[in-house]
Amino acid sequence: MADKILSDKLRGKTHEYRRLILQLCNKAKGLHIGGDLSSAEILVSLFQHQLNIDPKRPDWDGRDRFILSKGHGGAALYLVMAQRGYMEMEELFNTYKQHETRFGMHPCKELFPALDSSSGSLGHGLPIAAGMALAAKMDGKKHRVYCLIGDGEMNEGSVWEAAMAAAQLKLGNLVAIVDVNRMCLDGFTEEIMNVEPVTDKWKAFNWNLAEIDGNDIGQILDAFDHLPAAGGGKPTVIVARTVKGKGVSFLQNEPAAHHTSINDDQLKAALAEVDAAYESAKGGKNA
Ligand SMILES: Cc1ncc(C[n+]2csc(CCOP(=O)(O)OP(=O)(O)O)c2C)c(N)n1
Repeated sequence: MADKILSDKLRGKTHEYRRLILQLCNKAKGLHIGGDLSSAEILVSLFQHQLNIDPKRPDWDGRDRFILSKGHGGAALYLVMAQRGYMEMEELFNTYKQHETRFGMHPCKELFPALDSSSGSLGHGLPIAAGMALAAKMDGKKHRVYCLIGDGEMNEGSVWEAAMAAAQLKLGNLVAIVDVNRMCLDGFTEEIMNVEPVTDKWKAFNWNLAEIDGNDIGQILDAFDHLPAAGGGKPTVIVARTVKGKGVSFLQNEPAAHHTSINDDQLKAALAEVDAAYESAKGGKNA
């Protein structure tokens, strides 16, 4: 069972994240809000807890690596990095998607070296992560390499080449997390390119597997706690079942919410909804 103080802290940080990503979506006149909301709990749990990282030393060699393979969620990654102290939240809000910014729609390591990799062209994150994991293993290093991919991204053949190689090379230090929000760019994966049965596919590629509700902090923490030793053996995949647009009813399971802007009235309604859900989960304001 996950520690209650830690879970409560992460729930609070996730609530803060949801408010901020909605505000950024409004200010920037659009971002990939659907997937940024589905992966909220995963990203916050990684950056606030699981990753062994030091924002003051982003190039520290012993750090865990993280690659956002679903790179269209760059705003989400930048946001959790700002929450963790890699840069000022104000800079992100003032410059995101602006001319000559460090923070464009897709993560760019050349502009922001604290990233472990650039991303945006789907299908490349897991191959890069597998290479990093292999290098760490060959050098006898202890860190892990984490990679977040989308379920729509599983359409890319390079994901499966990397999956096959990682099992063959026994990359026990590699952790893939799949954000299975059942949707891709323009609709449901089931109708466009069916990726199910997701768990059977990864098992067939000989990976350790955990299947969780990816919007449940407790289940995410349990999956992290049960990761096998990084030293050897199979790579691990966490199949995280989530809801695209999670927490905002007019964005949830809505194909148009893959990338959209939200106006001031919609922002107000969305913030009221996420605030109410958070207060109710805590047991009411005066509890
Ligand atoms: C190689 C490549 N092809 C197409 C795209 C355009 N594209 C951006 S997001 C997306 C859908 C991704 O779906 P999923 O991985 O499920 O992301 P999520 O629903 O979590 O946002 C596509 C096809 C791309 N970025 N890269």
